[in-house]
Amino acid sequence: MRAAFLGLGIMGRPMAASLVKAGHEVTVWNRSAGKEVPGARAAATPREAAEGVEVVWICVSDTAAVEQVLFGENGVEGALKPGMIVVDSSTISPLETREFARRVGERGAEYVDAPVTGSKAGAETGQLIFMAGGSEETIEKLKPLWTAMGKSLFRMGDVSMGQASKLGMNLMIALTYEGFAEGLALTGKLGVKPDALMPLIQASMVRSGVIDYKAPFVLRRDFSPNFPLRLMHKDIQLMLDAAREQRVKLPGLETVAEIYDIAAEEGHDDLDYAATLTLLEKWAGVEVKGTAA
Ligand code: NA7
Repeated sequence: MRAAFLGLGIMGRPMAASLVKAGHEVTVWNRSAGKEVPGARAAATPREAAEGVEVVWICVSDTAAVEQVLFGENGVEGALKPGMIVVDSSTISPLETREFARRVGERGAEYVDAPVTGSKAGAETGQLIFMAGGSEETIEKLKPLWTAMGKSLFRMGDVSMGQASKLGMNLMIALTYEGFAEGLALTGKLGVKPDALMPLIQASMVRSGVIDYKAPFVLRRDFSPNFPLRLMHKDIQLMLDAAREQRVKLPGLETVAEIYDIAAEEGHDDLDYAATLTLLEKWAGVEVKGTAA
């Protein structure tokens, strides 16, 4: 297919590279210069990238960035034609997503929100999981593209249900990780070695995909960003906004949000969100280290 890919960050660049590898004709654009994808044509603006393609796939930081790319100066809007499909894999506001879809629809184009889970490793190996909102027919048309970047796609309902699901998924990830980190801090302070704790976790019902993925990084003290803390912090704000709108009380998340606020104030924005552990360690006066460290 002819596709434009907009946003070449930690997730976007390997996703665009997977499209090229699968033989699609890809044009890429990134806000700042210097990010490229071998085999893809580079465009100077989102509009230029979107000219003449069948699908525009977006993966940028937040709601404001998606709005800018779609409707800002030299945005995608100027190149939209009936039948084109806009897909957004960023994690953004479900409410704003409906508004973006409405505006894209005014030009006769379709809109699908398709945020992903699977982190940097999933993007680099083409093993992402998409959760999509949009019509069945439109999502079916996208199959050659999402199968190049991911291993599965779940249709969650109409437009914005992908984003709504993603907020729920990341809420569970943030709270699961926080449980793991607090468990490590307490057992560490009581004198349990993390190397002794890990096999116990693995053998029990505590085991989870989140812990499986994060534990090796944490135990070797590698807090380089797979999923930057600033992005999980952004998602937590989106969850709290949605909870306020819908009058849903989320007391666990509110407490975890405070930890992210402090982590951001302490300059951990560009580390992985796993670095929230370092605050617990500081408060407890303990450091969790496995033999791999
Ligand atoms: P990164 O690695 O922080 O990349 C963010 C990308 O978004 C990067 O290409 C940025 O361009 C781009 N960006 C940020 N703000 C804007 C604006 N205002 N306009 C256009 N482009 C912008 O994030 P990830 O790849 O890890 O994650 C992307 C999304 O997936 C995010 O919503 C996650 O929560 C899930 P830059 O290179 O800085 O010029």
